Amino acid sequence: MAPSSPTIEPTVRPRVETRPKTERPKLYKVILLNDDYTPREFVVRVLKAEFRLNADQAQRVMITAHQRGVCVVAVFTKDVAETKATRATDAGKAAGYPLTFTTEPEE
Ligand code: TYC
Repeated sequence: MAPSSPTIEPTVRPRVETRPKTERPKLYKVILLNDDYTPREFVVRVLKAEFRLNADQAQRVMITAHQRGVCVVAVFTKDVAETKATRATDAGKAAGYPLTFTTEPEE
């Protein structure tokens, strides 16, 4: 009897999925801007109240903005970053200070 020819199995490789199944939302930085009028203690109080920073973190962020002009406070989804920046800026405005928080997308 003649030897049977080898069976040729088609190789079907599953396409490698490189895209993550759950897309991570783009994150936004909340940035504190220095000014010449808002008292340091007031800045610290707003950082604690709105961003839940502890006394040490709030003091460091305030001093960094005071010395360098700006400081990243924290990173959130777009909605949360914008809401917190607005609330924190409004807290300064309500007390008569020009305290300003802005947002910026992360690279
Ligand atoms: N520069 C302010 C002062 O000397 C204090 C201050 C710090 C204000 C940080 C804003 O983001 C700020 N009273």
